[in-house]
Amino acid sequence: MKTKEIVVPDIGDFDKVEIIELLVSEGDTIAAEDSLITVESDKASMEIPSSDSGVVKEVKVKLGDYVKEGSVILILETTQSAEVPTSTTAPAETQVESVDSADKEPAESASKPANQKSKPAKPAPAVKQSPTANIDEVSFSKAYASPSLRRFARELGVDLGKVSGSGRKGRILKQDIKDFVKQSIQHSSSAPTNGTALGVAPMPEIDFSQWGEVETVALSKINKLTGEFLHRNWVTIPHVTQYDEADITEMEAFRKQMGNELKDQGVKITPLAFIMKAVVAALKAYPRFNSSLDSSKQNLIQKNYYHIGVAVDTPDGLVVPVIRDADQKSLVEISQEIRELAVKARDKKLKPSDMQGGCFSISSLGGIGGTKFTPIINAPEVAILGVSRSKMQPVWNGNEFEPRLMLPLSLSYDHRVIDGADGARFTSYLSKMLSDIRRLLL
Ligand code: CAO
Repeated sequence: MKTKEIVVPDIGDFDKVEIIELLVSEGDTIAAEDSLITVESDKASMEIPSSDSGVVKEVKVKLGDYVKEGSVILILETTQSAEVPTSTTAPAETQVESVDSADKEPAESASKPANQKSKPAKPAPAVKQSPTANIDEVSFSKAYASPSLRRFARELGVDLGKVSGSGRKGRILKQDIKDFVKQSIQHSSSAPTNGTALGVAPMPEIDFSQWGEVETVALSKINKLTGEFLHRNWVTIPHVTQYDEADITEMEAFRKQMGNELKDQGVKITPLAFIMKAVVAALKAYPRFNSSLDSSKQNLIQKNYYHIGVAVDTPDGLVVPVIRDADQKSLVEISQEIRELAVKARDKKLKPSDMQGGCFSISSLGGIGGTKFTPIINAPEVAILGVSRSKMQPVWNGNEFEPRLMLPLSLSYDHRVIDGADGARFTSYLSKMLSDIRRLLL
């Protein structure tokens, strides 16, 4: 029996690559073309196959070693050597998978250089797919995993595009695939129709730099959390937005008058305080808006307290601190509290408890501009009021057009809990309260 040094073959443009997986050990019987090690460069990982079959006598490398063409991987007691045609002794290209390239079956990729961008792969004809396989070839091809793990994933019908990699640089490991399968089984048995599987096509990855200069800016933690939260609410709650407007001519006159009177005390009453008072009155008149669906979705939890969230725009993203017991606070108290919470939000000093327990939220863009918008419900609340910029408008009073200051209102509500008629009643009521603020005293 002869021994032979198995070396790293021509690996294309790569100078030195790190060994990130050892796929064989001493005593293993291997066939020609079996993968021996996985190596990784900055951009790609590749499996190095054996040129011969035989028994591994001694492994000459270890994890973390750097190798190049000609480095000895192991000593093999060969059972077959020259018989293996050189064309199949694995030039590096046959096993190279670029991190950002498409998945390549060996036969298809044999002629492609290592870094070439590839077309989305066709499903592997030679690999038997699981009957439940639902693989998105585009995202599968972009996943960062070795060829052997790709085969493993295909055998299990796992879409690698949905698996999070826990390895270096997000590389997918075998354990990640196993964990994904376990989770899928648990998920499908516990919540088969929870509505989160939308089955929509994934967004393709786009290289924007092909059209001009670009830079990548990381999202803030708040951006990411808010994004997930808003996305969930948008896709799981059937939103309807009711638009209306309120005549706030008298309210603004009163606010300005009070502002002048309270100026010396350093007090400023914001329009938002009036809107919050009117919202509380409307919540009392239409209590369904002050409820949440319970987790079974069979009952409403009706709240007898009035904690109102206010969307605050900060350099790091959107946060929604809550004014507690707004029904028991004066316009001045509410104004001061909104200001304090907005300052705290912008100084990143809000505590989680400052943002919990809200019954209903207000998103005011009035100080900025706009005519109307569709606010996204702040679940588990069932409605949110968007406020846009007030504008002086000609309003017909029965005899003539009169200049009136009109405030645009956009109420989004959860149509599982609130019917359209109640949505319109709620905004009409709000409008009536804001148009004649004396009613807020009642
Ligand atoms: N129409 C016209 N002017 C308005 C107005 C309205 N609806 N609301 C407020 N204004 C005016 C105020 O009168 C004030 O002007 P003066 O200084 O001349 O009196 C100015 O705008 C600023 O108002 P304010 O200081 O009282 O602040 P505010 O109540 O408008 O807003 C806050 C406070 C915290 C809500 C706000 O700073 C903010 O962060 N808004 C953005 C919220 C947001 O991003 N929502 C989007 C969520 S969905 O992505």
